[in-house]
Amino acid sequence: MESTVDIAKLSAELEHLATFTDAPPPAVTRVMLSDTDLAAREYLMRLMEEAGLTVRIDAAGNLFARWSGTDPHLPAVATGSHTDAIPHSGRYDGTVGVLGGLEAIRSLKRSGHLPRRAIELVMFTAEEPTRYGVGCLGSRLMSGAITGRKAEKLVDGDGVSFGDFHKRAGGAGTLEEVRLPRKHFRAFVELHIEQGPRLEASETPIGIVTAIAAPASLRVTYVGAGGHAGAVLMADRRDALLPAAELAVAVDSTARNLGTTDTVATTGVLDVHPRAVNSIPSRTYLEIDVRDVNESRRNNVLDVIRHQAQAIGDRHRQETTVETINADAPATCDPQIVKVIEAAADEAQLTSSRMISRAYHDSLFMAQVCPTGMIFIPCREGLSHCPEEYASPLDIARGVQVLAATLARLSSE
Ligand code: HGY
Ligand code: MN
Ligand code: MN
Repeated sequence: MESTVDIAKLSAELEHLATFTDAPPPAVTRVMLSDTDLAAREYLMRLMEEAGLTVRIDAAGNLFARWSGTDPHLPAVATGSHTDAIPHSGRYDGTVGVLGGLEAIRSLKRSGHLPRRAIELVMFTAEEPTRYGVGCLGSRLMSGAITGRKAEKLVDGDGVSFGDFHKRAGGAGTLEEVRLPRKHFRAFVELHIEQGPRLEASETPIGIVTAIAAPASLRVTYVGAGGHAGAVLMADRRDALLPAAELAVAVDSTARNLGTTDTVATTGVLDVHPRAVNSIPSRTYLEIDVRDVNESRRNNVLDVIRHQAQAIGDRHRQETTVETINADAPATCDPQIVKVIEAAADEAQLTSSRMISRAYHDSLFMAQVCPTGMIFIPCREGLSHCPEEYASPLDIARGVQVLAATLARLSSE
C-alpha cells in the first residue's frame, strides 16, 4: 500500500521544535533535561498522543510511543532518535529521526496498514555528551553498556549527579530497570541526516549505514600556578594554558600522522580558569574526542594522546590528570535490515548507497540490543552541529517514505 508523507505538517513540526532553544535562532541549544528540553518533550508527547500512540517514559527519560500490533506477543519494531541538541547547533540532527519516525507511523496509519508487530517510536535521552561528557546515555543504559549504578554517579559541571537529575524526566522505575533484554525489539531503524557531504555530493537521496565509527573521549586537567599577569616574572611561571595549547596541537597532528582518513581527533572543550586577561591561567580542562571505523587504530591514537597529555604536563611541571570518559566499539548494522531498507528504497524508486557513519548515534548501542539499521538523508554541504545545518523537505520526505516502507515490512513479519 502506498503511504504518503505529509511533509508540510512534518516541516512545521520540525520548525516548531526548533523554537525550544536556549540559543538565539537559527541556532539550537537544547541540553538534556534542561527546562527547554522538558518543554520540548511535552510538545513531542502531545504529538505522539494525538497520533494515537501510548507513551511511557523510563527512569533515564527515554520516551517510548507505541502503536500496538495485532499480535501482542511479538517483539515490537522500533524507530527513533534524539531531540537534545549541543550548544549553538542545528535543528535536524536527531529530530528528523523522531518527528520523521512519527510521520512514518502516521502515514502508515493513514494508508490502513495494520502492523502485526507493534511499532514503537523511541526518543532517547541524552544522545549528546554535553551535560555529562558521555554520549548516548539513554541507549547506553538500555544496552547495558553502562549500569544504572555507574550512571547515577556521573556528575555535571554544576556538581549535579545524574542520579538526582534524571528524576526531572518524570520517568518510571529505576535506572537499573532501563536495561532492555536482548531482542526486546525485533529490530531498530533510525532515520538521521548524514552529517557529512557524501550523499549530497553524489546526488544520492538515501544512504544505508553498514557500520558506525567507534567513538572515544578523554578529559584532561592541568593545574599550574596562577598569579598576577603583571607581577609574576616569566621565569617564575607555571601557566596551565601552555600544556593545554600544546596538547591541542598534538591531538590534531597525532590523528593526521598516525591515522588514516578514517581517523579523526578533536579538542572540543578547553576551559581556562580563572579566565581573566590579567591573571595567569592556574587550571585548564580539556575534553578530547577520538574516532575511527577501525577500533584498534582508534585505540592506538588514543593511547598516544594519553601519553602525550601526561608527558606535556610533566614537562610544564603541572599536576596532570588524564581520564578516559568512554572508548566504545564500532557497531555493524544488521545485513538483513540493510537489505530490507534497500528494498524499501527500490520500492520508492530512490537510489541508495551503502556507507559508514562517522558520527555516532543511539544505533551504536541499539545494535547491542537487537538487529539495527540506519537510513541517512543528505544535509547541505554535509554541515551539522552548527546553525547552518539544513535538510530539504524533499530529502526529509524521501527518508520518511523509505522508513515507513521499512517499518511496514518489518512489522508485517
Ligand atoms: O557526536 C556525534 O557523533 C553525535 O552527533 N552526537
Ligand atoms: Mn549530534
Ligand atoms: Mn544525532
